[in-house]
Amino acid sequence: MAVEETLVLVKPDGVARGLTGEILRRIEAKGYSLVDIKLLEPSRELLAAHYEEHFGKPFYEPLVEFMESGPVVAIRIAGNRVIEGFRALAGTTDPTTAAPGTIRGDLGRDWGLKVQQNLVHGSDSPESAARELALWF
Ligand code: IDP
Ligand code: MG
Repeated sequence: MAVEETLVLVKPDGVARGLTGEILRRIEAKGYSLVDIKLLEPSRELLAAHYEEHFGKPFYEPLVEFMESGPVVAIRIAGNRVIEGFRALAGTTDPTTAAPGTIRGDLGRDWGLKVQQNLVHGSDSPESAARELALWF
């Protein structure tokens, strides 16, 4: 057993579309524990720190603008290998091709229409999870 914690964000599209409950339902149905949760409008400083690995990429500025476009729900969850487990629940980055059964595959909109918008963020490694949890909580 490797009990870990990870950061999940319900991005502005997920909150605006009323999908926070459905995303929480999937997290809880999998057996993960909710440790902390809050609704906030992240500052540019927080988003710059959160997305520092993407600074300079073509999608960086539109991504940060999208993340500033409305409230976000930040969730701290715990569970056995939850970092990779939540990434599996979320599905691949582009919802256009994310697998059915995943959050992005079932609920996400085609990136041809809604580039950047893919409903959720999940930390991608133990190092990212520790760093991101310290930023958001
Ligand atoms: P991830 O969220 O699946 O870990 P990352 O590569 O870390 O994906 O990218 C962070 C976020 O940036 C994505 O979730 C998505 O919102 C956005 N993004 C990533 N790649 C692209 C792209 O090629 N075009 C537009 N937005 C992108
Ligand atoms: Mg990522």
